[in-house]
Amino acid sequence: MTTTSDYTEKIPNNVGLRDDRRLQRALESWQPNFLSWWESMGPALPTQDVYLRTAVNVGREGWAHFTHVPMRDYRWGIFLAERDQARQIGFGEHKGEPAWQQVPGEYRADLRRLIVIQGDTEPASVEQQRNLGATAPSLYDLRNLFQVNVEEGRHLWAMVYLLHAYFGREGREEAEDLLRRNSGSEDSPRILGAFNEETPDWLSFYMFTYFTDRDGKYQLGTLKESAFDPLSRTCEFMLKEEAHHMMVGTTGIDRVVERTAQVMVENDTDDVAALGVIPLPVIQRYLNFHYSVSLDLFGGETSTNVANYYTAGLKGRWMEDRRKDDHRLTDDSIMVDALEDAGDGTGSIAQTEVAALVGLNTDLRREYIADCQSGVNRWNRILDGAGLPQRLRLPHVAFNRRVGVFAGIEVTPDGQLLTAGEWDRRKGEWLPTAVDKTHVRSLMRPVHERGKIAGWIAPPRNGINGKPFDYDYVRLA
Ligand code: BYC
Repeated sequence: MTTTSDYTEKIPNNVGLRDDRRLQRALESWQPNFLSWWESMGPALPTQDVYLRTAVNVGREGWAHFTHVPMRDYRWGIFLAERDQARQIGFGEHKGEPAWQQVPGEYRADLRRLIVIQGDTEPASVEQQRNLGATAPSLYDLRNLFQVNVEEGRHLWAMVYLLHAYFGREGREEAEDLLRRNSGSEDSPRILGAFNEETPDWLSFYMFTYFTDRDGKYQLGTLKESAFDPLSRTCEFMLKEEAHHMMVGTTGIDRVVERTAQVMVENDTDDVAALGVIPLPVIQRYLNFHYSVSLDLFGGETSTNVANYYTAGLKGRWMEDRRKDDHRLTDDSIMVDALEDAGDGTGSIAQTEVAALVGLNTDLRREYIADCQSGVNRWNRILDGAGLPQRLRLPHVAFNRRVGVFAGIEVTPDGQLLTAGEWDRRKGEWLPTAVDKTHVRSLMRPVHERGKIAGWIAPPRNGINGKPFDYDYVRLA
Protein backbone atom coordinates (compact mmCIF):
# COMPACT_ATOMS: atom_id res chain seq x y z
CA MET A 1 0.00 0.00 0.00
CA THR A 2 1.46 3.33 -1.03
CA THR A 3 1.67 6.23 1.35
CA THR A 4 2.47 8.86 -1.25
CA SER A 5 -0.29 11.42 -1.33
CA ASP A 6 -2.13 11.70 -4.61
CA TYR A 7 -3.65 15.11 -4.77
CA THR A 8 -4.51 15.15 -8.46
CA GLU A 9 -7.27 12.55 -8.20
CA LYS A 10 -10.95 13.30 -7.80
CA ILE A 11 -10.60 11.95 -4.25
CA PRO A 12 -7.22 12.99 -2.79
CA ASN A 13 -5.72 10.00 -1.01
CA ASN A 14 -2.62 8.20 0.14
CA VAL A 15 -4.12 4.72 -0.19
CA GLY A 16 -3.28 4.11 -3.82
CA LEU A 17 -6.89 4.46 -4.94
CA ARG A 18 -5.93 4.67 -8.62
CA ASP A 19 -4.61 1.10 -8.44
CA ASP A 20 -7.96 -0.24 -7.30
CA ARG A 21 -10.43 0.83 -9.96
CA ARG A 22 -13.43 -0.92 -8.40
CA LEU A 23 -12.96 0.77 -5.06
CA GLN A 24 -12.24 4.07 -6.76
CA ARG A 25 -15.46 3.83 -8.77
CA ALA A 26 -17.48 2.87 -5.69
CA LEU A 27 -16.16 5.82 -3.72
CA GLU A 28 -16.58 8.16 -6.67
CA SER A 29 -20.20 7.15 -6.84
CA TRP A 30 -20.63 7.87 -3.10
CA GLN A 31 -18.99 11.29 -3.55
CA PRO A 32 -21.99 13.09 -5.17
CA ASN A 33 -24.23 11.77 -2.37
CA PHE A 34 -21.82 13.18 0.16
CA LEU A 35 -21.78 16.53 -1.64
CA SER A 36 -25.54 16.74 -1.81
CA TRP A 37 -25.71 15.84 1.90
CA TRP A 38 -23.17 18.64 2.57
CA GLU A 39 -25.26 21.10 0.55
CA SER A 40 -28.49 20.26 2.33
CA MET A 41 -27.29 19.42 5.86
CA GLY A 42 -23.91 21.20 6.13
CA PRO A 43 -23.28 24.88 7.00
CA ALA A 44 -26.31 26.95 6.03
CA LEU A 45 -24.65 30.38 5.88
CA PRO A 46 -23.76 31.31 2.28
CA THR A 47 -20.05 32.07 1.88
CA GLN A 48 -17.71 32.82 -1.00
CA ASP A 49 -14.67 31.27 0.57
CA VAL A 50 -13.08 30.42 3.90
CA TYR A 51 -9.47 30.34 5.12
CA LEU A 52 -9.24 26.61 5.70
CA ARG A 53 -6.69 23.99 6.55
CA THR A 54 -6.71 21.04 4.18
CA ALA A 55 -4.94 17.77 4.92
CA VAL A 56 -2.50 17.02 2.12
CA ASN A 57 -0.08 14.58 3.66
CA VAL A 58 0.46 12.54 6.78
CA GLY A 59 4.02 13.39 7.85
CA ARG A 60 4.88 15.29 10.99
CA GLU A 61 5.62 18.50 9.09
CA GLY A 62 3.67 20.09 6.29
CA TRP A 63 0.69 17.75 6.56
CA ALA A 64 -1.78 20.52 5.90
CA HIS A 65 -1.94 23.72 3.94
CA PHE A 66 -3.98 26.86 4.56
CA THR A 67 -5.72 28.86 1.89
CA HIS A 68 -9.04 30.52 1.05
CA VAL A 69 -11.33 27.95 -0.55
CA PRO A 70 -15.03 27.87 -1.44
CA MET A 71 -16.29 25.29 1.05
CA ARG A 72 -18.01 23.25 -1.60
CA ASP A 73 -14.65 22.76 -3.31
CA TYR A 74 -12.92 21.59 -0.14
CA ARG A 75 -10.73 18.60 -0.99
CA TRP A 76 -12.09 15.92 1.33
CA GLY A 77 -9.55 13.14 1.11
CA ILE A 78 -8.58 9.76 2.50
CA PHE A 79 -5.41 9.84 4.56
CA LEU A 80 -4.03 7.09 6.74
CA ALA A 81 -0.95 7.48 8.94
CA GLU A 82 2.19 5.76 7.61
CA ARG A 83 2.16 1.99 7.80
CA ASP A 84 4.58 0.37 10.21
CA GLN A 85 5.40 -2.93 8.49
CA ALA A 86 6.46 -4.53 11.75
CA ARG A 87 3.43 -3.47 13.80
CA GLN A 88 2.19 -6.11 16.21
CA ILE A 89 -1.10 -6.39 18.04
CA GLY A 90 -0.62 -4.81 21.45
CA PHE A 91 -3.33 -6.43 23.59
CA GLY A 92 -5.98 -9.12 23.89
CA GLU A 93 -5.77 -12.76 22.91
CA HIS A 94 -3.86 -11.99 19.69
CA LYS A 95 -1.21 -9.91 21.45
CA GLY A 96 2.15 -10.20 19.71
CA GLU A 97 0.72 -11.40 16.38
CA PRO A 98 1.16 -9.19 13.29
CA ALA A 99 -1.47 -6.47 12.93
CA TRP A 100 -4.23 -7.39 10.46
CA GLN A 101 -4.31 -5.88 7.01
CA GLN A 102 -7.67 -7.52 6.31
CA VAL A 103 -10.71 -8.09 8.51
CA PRO A 104 -10.82 -11.59 10.04
CA GLY A 105 -14.20 -13.20 9.27
CA GLU A 106 -15.11 -13.81 12.91
CA TYR A 107 -14.72 -10.12 13.80
CA ARG A 108 -16.39 -8.67 10.76
CA ALA A 109 -19.70 -7.77 12.38
CA ASP A 110 -18.14 -6.22 15.49
CA LEU A 111 -15.61 -4.17 13.56
CA ARG A 112 -18.27 -2.95 11.17
CA ARG A 113 -20.40 -1.89 14.11
CA LEU A 114 -17.56 0.08 15.72
CA ILE A 115 -16.73 1.80 12.45
CA VAL A 116 -20.39 2.62 11.77
CA ILE A 117 -20.87 4.11 15.26
CA GLN A 118 -17.74 6.18 14.86
CA GLY A 119 -18.74 7.22 11.33
CA ASP A 120 -22.25 8.17 12.41
CA THR A 121 -21.06 10.81 14.87
CA GLU A 122 -19.07 12.76 12.28
CA PRO A 123 -21.87 13.97 9.96
CA ALA A 124 -24.18 14.18 12.98
CA SER A 125 -22.08 16.96 14.49
CA VAL A 126 -22.08 18.87 11.19
CA GLU A 127 -25.88 18.64 11.13
CA GLN A 128 -26.11 19.83 14.73
CA GLN A 129 -23.98 22.88 13.93
CA ARG A 130 -25.64 23.72 10.63
CA ASN A 131 -27.22 27.05 11.64
CA LEU A 132 -24.53 28.45 13.89
CA GLY A 133 -22.89 30.50 11.14
CA ALA A 134 -25.78 32.96 11.20
CA THR A 135 -24.88 34.05 14.75
CA ALA A 136 -21.07 33.81 14.82
CA PRO A 137 -19.41 36.19 17.31
CA SER A 138 -16.54 36.97 14.89
CA LEU A 139 -15.08 35.92 11.54
CA TYR A 140 -12.34 34.10 13.44
CA ASP A 141 -14.93 31.96 15.25
CA LEU A 142 -16.92 31.48 12.06
CA ARG A 143 -13.82 30.15 10.34
CA ASN A 144 -13.14 27.76 13.21
CA LEU A 145 -16.69 26.45 13.04
CA PHE A 146 -16.29 25.75 9.33
CA GLN A 147 -12.88 24.17 9.88
CA VAL A 148 -14.38 21.79 12.41
CA ASN A 149 -17.26 21.05 10.02
CA VAL A 150 -15.12 20.23 6.98
CA GLU A 151 -12.87 18.02 9.08
CA GLU A 152 -15.81 16.13 10.54
CA GLY A 153 -16.81 15.65 6.91
CA ARG A 154 -13.34 14.26 6.22
CA HIS A 155 -13.65 11.93 9.19
CA LEU A 156 -16.83 10.60 7.65
CA TRP A 157 -14.80 9.94 4.51
CA ALA A 158 -12.24 8.10 6.64
CA MET A 159 -14.87 5.67 7.95
CA VAL A 160 -16.62 5.35 4.59
CA TYR A 161 -13.31 4.39 3.00
CA LEU A 162 -12.94 1.52 5.50
CA LEU A 163 -16.52 0.38 4.91
CA HIS A 164 -16.09 0.39 1.13
CA ALA A 165 -12.62 -1.09 1.06
CA TYR A 166 -13.05 -3.88 3.60
CA PHE A 167 -16.74 -4.71 4.14
CA GLY A 168 -18.13 -5.42 0.66
CA ARG A 169 -21.77 -4.83 -0.15
CA GLU A 170 -22.77 -4.51 3.51
CA GLY A 171 -20.13 -1.84 3.96
CA ARG A 172 -21.45 0.11 0.95
CA GLU A 173 -24.97 -0.06 2.37
CA GLU A 174 -23.75 1.18 5.73
CA ALA A 175 -22.03 4.08 3.94
CA GLU A 176 -25.35 5.05 2.35
CA ASP A 177 -27.07 4.84 5.73
CA LEU A 178 -24.53 7.23 7.24
CA LEU A 179 -26.02 9.91 4.96
CA ARG A 180 -29.58 8.75 5.47
CA ARG A 181 -29.75 9.02 9.28
CA ASN A 182 -29.95 12.60 10.55
CA SER A 183 -29.38 14.29 13.87
CA GLY A 184 -32.66 14.67 15.76
CA SER A 185 -34.72 12.90 13.07
CA GLU A 186 -37.88 11.17 14.34
CA ASP A 187 -37.65 8.29 11.88
CA SER A 188 -33.93 7.73 11.54
CA PRO A 189 -31.96 9.50 14.26
CA ARG A 190 -28.22 9.31 14.76
CA ILE A 191 -27.08 6.31 16.79
CA LEU A 192 -25.73 7.87 20.00
CA GLY A 193 -27.78 10.10 22.29
CA ALA A 194 -25.62 13.26 22.41
CA PHE A 195 -25.65 13.49 18.62
CA ASN A 196 -29.39 14.03 18.51
CA GLU A 197 -29.23 17.06 20.83
CA GLU A 198 -29.37 20.54 19.36
CA THR A 199 -26.39 22.88 19.20
CA PRO A 200 -28.48 26.05 19.00
CA ASP A 201 -26.00 28.66 20.24
CA TRP A 202 -22.26 29.28 20.51
CA LEU A 203 -21.99 28.51 24.20
CA SER A 204 -23.37 25.06 23.33
CA PHE A 205 -20.90 24.84 20.46
CA TYR A 206 -17.88 25.48 22.70
CA MET A 207 -19.24 23.07 25.31
CA PHE A 208 -19.80 20.48 22.59
CA THR A 209 -16.30 20.88 21.16
CA TYR A 210 -14.85 20.72 24.67
CA PHE A 211 -16.84 17.79 26.10
CA THR A 212 -18.25 15.81 23.19
CA ASP A 213 -15.33 16.15 20.79
CA ARG A 214 -13.20 15.03 23.72
CA ASP A 215 -15.16 11.77 23.83
CA GLY A 216 -14.13 11.53 20.17
CA LYS A 217 -10.51 11.99 21.14
CA TYR A 218 -10.69 9.16 23.68
CA GLN A 219 -12.68 6.77 21.48
CA LEU A 220 -10.33 7.41 18.55
CA GLY A 221 -7.43 6.82 20.93
CA THR A 222 -8.77 3.34 21.72
CA LEU A 223 -9.47 2.54 18.05
CA LYS A 224 -5.94 3.69 17.17
CA GLU A 225 -4.77 0.67 19.18
CA SER A 226 -6.88 -1.68 17.03
CA ALA A 227 -5.39 -4.86 15.59
CA PHE A 228 -7.10 -3.92 12.32
CA ASP A 229 -4.27 -1.80 10.96
CA PRO A 230 -6.19 0.38 8.46
CA LEU A 231 -8.54 1.45 11.28
CA SER A 232 -5.62 2.15 13.57
CA ARG A 233 -3.83 4.25 10.95
CA THR A 234 -6.98 6.17 10.04
CA CYS A 235 -7.65 7.05 13.67
CA GLU A 236 -4.07 8.10 14.24
CA PHE A 237 -4.37 10.70 11.51
CA MET A 238 -7.84 11.82 12.61
CA LEU A 239 -6.45 12.54 16.08
CA LYS A 240 -4.07 15.04 14.57
CA GLU A 241 -6.98 17.06 13.19
CA GLU A 242 -8.97 16.55 16.39
CA ALA A 243 -6.44 18.61 18.37
CA HIS A 244 -7.73 21.79 16.72
CA HIS A 245 -11.31 20.93 17.66
CA MET A 246 -10.22 20.56 21.29
CA MET A 247 -8.52 23.95 21.07
CA VAL A 248 -11.72 25.57 19.76
CA GLY A 249 -13.68 24.24 22.74
CA THR A 250 -11.10 24.95 25.42
CA THR A 251 -10.27 28.50 24.36
CA GLY A 252 -13.92 29.20 23.45
CA ILE A 253 -14.97 28.58 27.06
CA ASP A 254 -11.85 30.43 28.30
CA ARG A 255 -13.00 33.48 26.38
CA VAL A 256 -16.61 33.31 27.57
CA VAL A 257 -15.47 32.99 31.21
CA GLU A 258 -12.90 35.75 30.75
CA ARG A 259 -15.45 38.20 29.38
CA THR A 260 -18.04 37.40 32.06
CA ALA A 261 -15.42 37.81 34.79
CA GLN A 262 -14.34 41.13 33.32
CA VAL A 263 -17.89 42.51 33.33
CA MET A 264 -18.49 41.17 36.88
CA VAL A 265 -15.40 42.95 38.13
CA GLU A 266 -16.04 46.20 36.24
CA ASN A 267 -19.57 46.40 37.60
CA ASP A 268 -18.89 44.79 40.95
CA THR A 269 -21.86 42.42 40.57
CA ASP A 270 -22.68 38.76 39.88
CA ASP A 271 -25.88 39.79 38.23
CA VAL A 272 -24.57 40.33 34.74
CA ALA A 273 -27.44 38.98 32.62
CA ALA A 274 -28.60 42.50 31.77
CA LEU A 275 -25.04 43.56 30.97
CA GLY A 276 -24.77 41.54 27.78
CA VAL A 277 -22.70 38.59 29.01
CA ILE A 278 -23.45 35.05 30.20
CA PRO A 279 -23.75 34.70 34.00
CA LEU A 280 -21.51 32.10 35.65
CA PRO A 281 -24.45 29.98 36.90
CA VAL A 282 -25.67 29.68 33.30
CA ILE A 283 -22.20 28.63 32.14
CA GLN A 284 -22.24 26.06 34.95
CA ARG A 285 -25.63 24.69 33.86
CA TYR A 286 -24.48 24.36 30.24
CA LEU A 287 -21.35 22.63 31.46
CA ASN A 288 -23.44 20.22 33.58
CA PHE A 289 -25.56 19.33 30.59
CA HIS A 290 -22.79 18.77 28.04
CA TYR A 291 -20.57 16.89 30.46
CA SER A 292 -23.32 14.51 31.55
CA VAL A 293 -24.56 13.68 28.04
CA SER A 294 -20.95 13.13 27.00
CA LEU A 295 -20.37 10.73 29.92
CA ASP A 296 -23.20 8.65 28.47
CA LEU A 297 -21.20 8.21 25.27
CA PHE A 298 -18.86 5.80 27.01
CA GLY A 299 -21.59 3.16 27.40
CA GLY A 300 -22.39 1.19 30.56
CA GLU A 301 -20.02 0.91 33.57
CA THR A 302 -19.80 -2.76 32.74
CA SER A 303 -20.17 -4.10 29.24
CA THR A 304 -19.62 -7.47 27.67
CA ASN A 305 -19.37 -5.71 24.30
CA VAL A 306 -16.25 -3.86 25.40
CA ALA A 307 -14.75 -7.01 26.98
CA ASN A 308 -15.21 -8.84 23.68
CA TYR A 309 -13.77 -5.96 21.67
CA TYR A 310 -10.68 -5.88 23.85
CA THR A 311 -10.10 -9.61 23.94
CA ALA A 312 -10.48 -9.79 20.16
CA GLY A 313 -8.02 -6.89 19.69
CA LEU A 314 -10.57 -4.56 18.08
CA LYS A 315 -10.53 -1.72 20.61
CA GLY A 316 -7.77 -1.12 23.15
CA ARG A 317 -7.32 1.19 26.11
CA TRP A 318 -6.26 4.81 26.14
CA MET A 319 -2.44 4.80 25.95
CA GLU A 320 -2.38 1.01 25.85
CA ASP A 321 1.39 0.80 25.52
CA ARG A 322 1.97 2.87 28.64
CA ARG A 323 -0.03 0.49 30.84
CA LYS A 324 2.06 -1.65 33.12
CA ASP A 325 0.19 -4.95 33.00
CA ASP A 326 -0.09 -8.02 30.78
CA HIS A 327 -2.39 -6.32 28.21
CA ARG A 328 -4.71 -9.32 28.33
CA LEU A 329 -6.44 -8.53 31.64
CA THR A 330 -8.00 -11.98 32.00
CA ASP A 331 -7.01 -12.19 35.69
CA ASP A 332 -7.46 -8.55 36.65
CA SER A 333 -10.27 -6.67 38.32
CA ILE A 334 -11.43 -3.07 38.55
CA MET A 335 -13.74 -1.12 40.87
CA VAL A 336 -16.70 0.39 39.05
CA ASP A 337 -19.63 2.55 40.13
CA ALA A 338 -22.71 0.59 41.14
CA LEU A 339 -26.02 1.06 42.89
CA GLU A 340 -26.47 -0.66 46.19
CA ASP A 341 -29.96 -1.73 47.11
CA ALA A 342 -30.77 -0.25 50.51
CA GLY A 343 -33.40 -2.95 51.00
CA ASP A 344 -36.36 -0.58 50.91
CA GLY A 345 -36.52 -0.15 47.15
CA THR A 346 -34.08 2.81 47.15
CA GLY A 347 -30.47 2.61 46.07
CA SER A 348 -27.26 4.31 47.10
CA ILE A 349 -24.15 4.94 45.07
CA ALA A 350 -21.35 2.50 45.78
CA GLN A 351 -18.41 0.76 44.15
CA THR A 352 -18.18 -2.86 43.20
CA GLU A 353 -15.33 -5.03 41.96
CA VAL A 354 -15.73 -6.58 38.52
CA ALA A 355 -13.49 -8.33 36.00
CA ALA A 356 -11.22 -5.71 34.41
CA LEU A 357 -12.35 -6.67 30.93
CA VAL A 358 -16.02 -5.84 31.48
CA GLY A 359 -15.04 -2.60 33.25
CA LEU A 360 -13.17 -1.09 30.31
CA ASN A 361 -15.83 1.55 29.57
CA THR A 362 -15.30 2.74 33.13
CA ASP A 363 -11.55 2.79 32.63
CA LEU A 364 -11.89 5.00 29.57
CA ARG A 365 -14.50 7.24 31.16
CA ARG A 366 -12.12 7.85 34.09
CA GLU A 367 -9.34 8.93 31.75
CA TYR A 368 -11.81 11.27 30.10
CA ILE A 369 -13.06 12.72 33.39
CA ALA A 370 -9.51 13.54 34.51
CA ASP A 371 -8.93 15.33 31.21
CA CYS A 372 -12.21 17.28 31.55
CA GLN A 373 -11.14 18.39 35.01
CA SER A 374 -8.06 20.06 33.52
CA GLY A 375 -10.31 22.42 31.53
CA VAL A 376 -12.31 23.30 34.62
CA ASN A 377 -9.08 24.07 36.48
CA ARG A 378 -8.04 26.32 33.67
CA TRP A 379 -11.35 28.26 33.70
CA ASN A 380 -11.09 28.57 37.46
CA ARG A 381 -7.64 30.08 37.09
CA ILE A 382 -9.23 32.76 34.91
CA LEU A 383 -11.79 33.48 37.67
CA ASP A 384 -9.04 33.46 40.26
CA GLY A 385 -6.91 35.83 38.18
CA ALA A 386 -9.86 38.23 38.01
CA GLY A 387 -10.04 38.14 41.82
CA LEU A 388 -13.41 36.37 41.88
CA PRO A 389 -14.28 33.72 44.48
CA GLN A 390 -16.74 31.76 42.26
CA ARG A 391 -15.62 28.45 40.78
CA LEU A 392 -16.90 26.11 38.06
CA ARG A 393 -16.91 22.36 38.66
CA LEU A 394 -17.76 19.05 37.09
CA PRO A 395 -21.00 17.57 38.44
CA HIS A 396 -21.06 14.12 40.02
CA VAL A 397 -20.64 11.21 37.60
CA ALA A 398 -24.23 10.06 38.34
CA PHE A 399 -25.77 13.44 37.53
CA ASN A 400 -28.29 13.47 34.64
CA ARG A 401 -27.21 10.12 33.24
CA ARG A 402 -29.35 8.19 30.76
CA VAL A 403 -26.98 5.29 30.00
CA GLY A 404 -25.46 2.86 32.49
CA VAL A 405 -26.16 2.13 36.17
CA PHE A 406 -27.19 5.67 36.96
CA ALA A 407 -29.84 5.84 34.24
CA GLY A 408 -32.52 4.87 36.75
CA ILE A 409 -31.69 7.42 39.47
CA GLU A 410 -31.45 11.17 39.84
CA VAL A 411 -28.85 13.01 41.90
CA THR A 412 -27.77 16.59 42.56
CA PRO A 413 -24.45 17.79 41.12
CA ASP A 414 -23.00 16.83 44.52
CA GLY A 415 -24.25 13.27 44.18
CA GLN A 416 -27.14 13.46 46.67
CA LEU A 417 -29.95 11.12 45.68
CA LEU A 418 -33.24 12.70 44.71
CA THR A 419 -36.73 11.34 44.24
CA ALA A 420 -38.23 11.73 40.76
CA GLY A 421 -40.48 14.49 42.11
CA GLU A 422 -37.57 16.41 43.66
CA TRP A 423 -35.61 16.10 40.44
CA ASP A 424 -38.49 17.49 38.39
CA ARG A 425 -38.91 20.36 40.78
CA ARG A 426 -35.24 21.25 41.10
CA LYS A 427 -33.54 20.32 37.82
CA GLY A 428 -33.74 23.95 36.64
CA GLU A 429 -31.12 24.75 39.28
CA TRP A 430 -28.64 22.52 37.49
CA LEU A 431 -29.57 22.19 33.82
CA PRO A 432 -30.13 25.04 31.32
CA THR A 433 -33.65 26.41 31.70
CA ALA A 434 -35.86 27.94 29.02
CA VAL A 435 -34.93 31.35 30.46
CA ASP A 436 -31.20 30.57 30.22
CA LYS A 437 -31.52 29.40 26.65
CA THR A 438 -33.56 32.42 25.64
CA HIS A 439 -31.03 34.74 27.25
CA VAL A 440 -28.07 33.03 25.61
CA ARG A 441 -29.84 33.10 22.25
CA SER A 442 -30.64 36.78 22.66
CA LEU A 443 -26.89 37.47 22.83
CA MET A 444 -26.23 35.53 19.63
CA ARG A 445 -26.24 38.39 17.17
CA PRO A 446 -23.87 37.91 14.26
CA VAL A 447 -20.65 39.88 14.08
CA HIS A 448 -19.47 39.33 10.53
CA GLU A 449 -17.20 42.36 10.23
CA ARG A 450 -13.42 41.99 10.10
CA GLY A 451 -11.70 42.60 13.44
CA LYS A 452 -14.94 42.99 15.41
CA ILE A 453 -16.25 40.71 18.13
CA ALA A 454 -19.50 40.20 20.05
CA GLY A 455 -19.72 41.65 23.55
CA TRP A 456 -20.28 38.35 25.39
CA ILE A 457 -16.90 36.82 24.52
CA ALA A 458 -13.28 37.99 24.77
CA PRO A 459 -11.14 38.00 21.60
CA PRO A 460 -8.72 35.08 21.11
CA ARG A 461 -5.08 35.45 22.12
CA ASN A 462 -3.85 34.17 18.76
CA GLY A 463 -5.20 34.03 15.23
CA ILE A 464 -5.01 31.04 12.91
CA ASN A 465 -1.75 30.01 11.24
CA GLY A 466 0.01 33.18 12.37
CA LYS A 467 -2.68 35.47 10.92
CA PRO A 468 -4.01 38.33 13.04
CA PHE A 469 -7.48 38.34 14.60
CA ASP A 470 -8.67 40.91 12.06
CA TYR A 471 -7.71 38.78 9.06
CA ASP A 472 -10.50 38.14 6.52
CA TYR A 473 -10.96 34.53 7.60
CA VAL A 474 -14.34 34.23 5.89
CA ARG A 475 -15.67 36.07 2.86
CA LEU A 476 -19.43 36.01 2.97
CA ALA A 477 -21.49 35.60 -0.17
N1 BYC B 1 -26.63 6.39 23.12
O1 BYC B 1 -22.75 -2.43 26.15
P1 BYC B 1 -22.88 -0.97 26.32
C1 BYC B 1 -16.77 11.42 18.10
C2 BYC B 1 -26.05 1.26 23.54
S1 BYC B 1 -17.49 10.72 19.48
C3 BYC B 1 -27.39 5.40 22.60
O2 BYC B 1 -22.45 -0.37 27.57
P2 BYC B 1 -20.72 -0.52 24.54
C4 BYC B 1 -17.16 12.79 17.74
C5 BYC B 1 -24.97 0.33 23.05
O3 BYC B 1 -24.74 0.51 21.67
C6 BYC B 1 -16.89 9.05 19.55
N2 BYC B 1 -27.11 4.09 22.79
O4 BYC B 1 -22.17 -0.26 25.07
C7 BYC B 1 -17.40 13.75 18.71
C8 BYC B 1 -25.51 -1.02 23.40
O5 BYC B 1 -26.45 -1.42 22.42
P3 BYC B 1 -26.74 -3.00 22.15
C9 BYC B 1 -17.72 8.06 18.75
C10 BYC B 1 -26.03 3.76 23.52
O6 BYC B 1 -20.87 -1.16 23.19
C11 BYC B 1 -17.79 15.03 18.32
C12 BYC B 1 -26.28 -0.76 24.68
O7 BYC B 1 -26.55 0.64 24.70
N3 BYC B 1 -17.07 6.79 18.66
O8 BYC B 1 -15.99 10.79 17.47
O9 BYC B 1 -19.84 -1.14 25.54
C13 BYC B 1 -17.92 15.35 16.98
C14 BYC B 1 -25.52 -1.21 25.91
O10 BYC B 1 -24.34 -0.43 26.05
C15 BYC B 1 -25.20 4.73 24.09
C16 BYC B 1 -17.36 5.72 19.44
O11 BYC B 1 -18.26 5.76 20.26
C17 BYC B 1 -25.56 6.11 23.87
N4 BYC B 1 -24.81 7.12 24.39
O12 BYC B 1 -20.20 0.99 24.39
C18 BYC B 1 -17.66 14.40 16.02
C19 BYC B 1 -16.51 4.49 19.26
N5 BYC B 1 -24.22 4.11 24.77
O13 BYC B 1 -25.42 -3.68 21.99
C20 BYC B 1 -17.26 13.12 16.38
C21 BYC B 1 -17.26 3.30 18.81
C22 BYC B 1 -24.42 2.80 24.64
O14 BYC B 1 -27.51 -3.44 23.34
N6 BYC B 1 -18.28 2.85 19.74
N7 BYC B 1 -25.50 2.57 23.89
O15 BYC B 1 -27.54 -2.93 20.87
C23 BYC B 1 -18.05 2.13 20.88
O16 BYC B 1 -16.93 1.91 21.21
C24 BYC B 1 -19.19 1.62 21.71
O17 BYC B 1 -20.19 1.17 20.85
C25 BYC B 1 -19.79 2.64 22.71
C26 BYC B 1 -20.84 1.91 23.59
C27 BYC B 1 -18.68 3.23 23.57
C28 BYC B 1 -20.54 3.76 22.00
